[in-house]
Amino acid sequence: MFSQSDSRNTDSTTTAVTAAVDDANSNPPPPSSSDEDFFSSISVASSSSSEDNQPQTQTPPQIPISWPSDSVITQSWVISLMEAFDWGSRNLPPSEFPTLFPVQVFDSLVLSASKILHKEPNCVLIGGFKADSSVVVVGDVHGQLHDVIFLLRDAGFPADNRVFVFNGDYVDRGAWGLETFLLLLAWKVSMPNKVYLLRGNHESKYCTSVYGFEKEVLTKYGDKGKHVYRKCLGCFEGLPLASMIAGRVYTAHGGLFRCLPSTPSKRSKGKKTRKVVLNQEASSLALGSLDELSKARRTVLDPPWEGPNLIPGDVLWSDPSMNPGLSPNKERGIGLLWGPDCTEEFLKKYNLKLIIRSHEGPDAREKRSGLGGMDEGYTIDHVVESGKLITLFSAPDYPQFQATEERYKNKGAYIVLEPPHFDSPVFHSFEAITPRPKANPFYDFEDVLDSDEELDLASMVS
Ligand SMILES: [Mn+2]
Repeated sequence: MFSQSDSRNTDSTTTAVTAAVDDANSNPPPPSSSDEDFFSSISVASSSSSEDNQPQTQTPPQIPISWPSDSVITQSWVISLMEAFDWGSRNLPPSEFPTLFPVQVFDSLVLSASKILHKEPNCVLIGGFKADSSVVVVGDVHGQLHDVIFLLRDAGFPADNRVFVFNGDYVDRGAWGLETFLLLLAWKVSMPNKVYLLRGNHESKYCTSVYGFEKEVLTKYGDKGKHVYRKCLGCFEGLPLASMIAGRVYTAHGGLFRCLPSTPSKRSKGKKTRKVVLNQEASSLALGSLDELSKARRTVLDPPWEGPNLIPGDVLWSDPSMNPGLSPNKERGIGLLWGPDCTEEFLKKYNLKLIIRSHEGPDAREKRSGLGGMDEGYTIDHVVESGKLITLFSAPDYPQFQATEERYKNKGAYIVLEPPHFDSPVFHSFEAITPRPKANPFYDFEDVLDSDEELDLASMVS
């Protein structure tokens, strides 16, 4: 019932490379990124030298990017931005980023996007489609700008009849989280009802301080870095948690979530105040409702793992399991594990056909018995009476920086949902843009665990 279409990356205009290659594995990165080193390594990239198959995008774009005088973000502005980010990633050292995208333009874009995002409900309802509409669902992209650009071109840009739902994890690990996030914000601002950006667990203070995004921003914006990082965190807080597509498909970064049991407090006899049970036994865990999801407080820098506001952490951090029932997600230290019975319960209760979640790349899947690997960028985890649970991961050749020679060589994938019911996924797997432009990592990838398990709760107290 599932149709597949492999869209291999054969377009020479999108695979063309610079002189510099991603040699993160063979050569340890220099201790700090120095502009001199960077320029000397790529100095031929923008010249007219024909010694390499230079891509057409090497023509310097008009920089700096300026905010439109009428503040209207058009599709052509976004495409110019995309080309400028692509060019900058190949031709400018990270510290020169403000010459391409000045902090004033950053402020205008993030303010415009934040205003839109903060008004959206926790679970955005996406519908009202035309007869020829389709919906593209995208999983984790983790700062892999060039793969995101390939995906957008391959699927077709957002349009009146092409809606995009991004399932979170735009930043961290990859070297271009800032460009990736800003590009998606620009699409959001240009077409707020055609582009939906959901929150991932990496759109948080804790993850970005460990997995690179904070340092990336500080490196790219220098003395304005702290301001820029703060604004990004504020924007992360506005991102909605989940989406409902055509009333048939639920999407969220991690997935399902618990019901928050409340019991009458003994200290408030007869009053309406209720005391939330803080430490739930696994046996008392039950699935939450969409109504409860709609009431959760998502404007938190880090979703809490204890206390009354547990739904955001569940939605962003949970994983499916092949064992039935709900249980605490001990590997992650936050969120839940849910079984096929829970998938069935949720689908049936809301008359849905699909759950599309993300959150697990090839590194995470390597350690999970009973669940498929992420070689093709997606897995079908639960097949139950009412429908299916799918994991979708859109960062090919992930992670960008790896301490071992052996790479996962995973493809990324996106899903297209088509009318009339939008509930039969068409999978598009794609390979990574190779080689990636040269870049240094913004985190100590040799010391950080491969997947973001074992959350260091102590460092999250804020
Ligand atoms: Mn994740």
